Amino acid sequence: MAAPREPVTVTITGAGGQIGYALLFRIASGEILGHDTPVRLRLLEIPQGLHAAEGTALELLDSAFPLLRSVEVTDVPSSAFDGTNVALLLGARPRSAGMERADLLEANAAIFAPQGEAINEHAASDVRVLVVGNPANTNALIAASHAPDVPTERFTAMTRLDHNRAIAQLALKIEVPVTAIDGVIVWGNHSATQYPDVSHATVDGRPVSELVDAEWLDEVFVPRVARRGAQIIEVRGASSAASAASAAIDHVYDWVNGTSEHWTSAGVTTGGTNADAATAYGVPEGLVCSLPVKSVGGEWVVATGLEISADARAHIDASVAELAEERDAVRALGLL
Ligand code: NAX
Repeated sequence: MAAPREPVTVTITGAGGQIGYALLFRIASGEILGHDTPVRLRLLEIPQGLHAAEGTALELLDSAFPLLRSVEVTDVPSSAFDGTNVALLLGARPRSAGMERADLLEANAAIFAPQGEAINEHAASDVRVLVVGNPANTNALIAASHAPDVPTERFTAMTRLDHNRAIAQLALKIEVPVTAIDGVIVWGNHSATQYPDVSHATVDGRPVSELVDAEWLDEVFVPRVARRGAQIIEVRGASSAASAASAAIDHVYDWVNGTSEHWTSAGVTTGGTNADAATAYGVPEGLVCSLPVKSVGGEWVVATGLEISADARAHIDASVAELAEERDAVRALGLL
């Protein structure tokens, strides 16, 4: 019989929020790390969010999950990240009415810079970080830049929800199961400038371009995927929560367990071991950008050698320019 595995410590910030509520029970049930891996949960909130997180902790206990070893709730980052192996950073400052972009970036830097420092000081040496809280790419960049002792590749931003939305829309249009679709890429920022690219995508091995017309792709598919978050808010009256939790699980599950030959999409730092591959796609160093990635040996590795059409080039350049603007704005505030 195999020896029981060591518990893995997972920290969730913004745990009292709606994504936290959809995510925590799935982590505790073993969906993120595997059904043989015990989990210790650490829930980080701000003081106003502690009650909600504590309530969720009570429900987690009431679920009697066999893999759940402990649940701790705190508003102290150094305790929340102590020995953390996986950090899911959901808590962020949303844009309020009339708030300028610089103010939004500054407010979020005030969250992600100290959290990066706390991860640097207290997390386990194998820590993996997924930033979900928006603006996710730039928040991940800020956190990474405040954690100089953690390899930059360990900080990622979530674009898996955009990737999943793209697959789901294609499956619906072509009338095939989602599992028939392979090779979708989401490039750029997790924002309306993102580019869901199907030029390398196939359906049971056939190019998507043979099965759907270019007009539908340009005029319906791309804007629908890029603006899906706004549509969810309009229809549901609240932003995506369970689908975001599901995408976070997909991201971390693949990161830990590998993706074989199939790439997915993730916001990865374009420095370190991924610098050359990102530059080859025209994405400069020093950003967190969504790229086609495979998970190999527990690391995200950019899939190389994919041709980029002129049309895709223009879309990717626009989204990368937006990422560079966000970085420059944070830099101008002295926060990078
Ligand atoms: P909620 O407002 O329901 O929850 C956020 C929670 O974060 C609150 O409980 C709040 O008290 C807490 N919080 C705020 N600052 C904190 C801090 N410094 N430390 C710890 N906790 C803190 O938001 P929810 O719907 O759960 O969304 C969370 C974030 O995900 C938002 O920023 C949202 O924009 C972002 N999203 C990102 C997506 C992506 O694909 N990358 C998709 C879904 C979602 O929109």
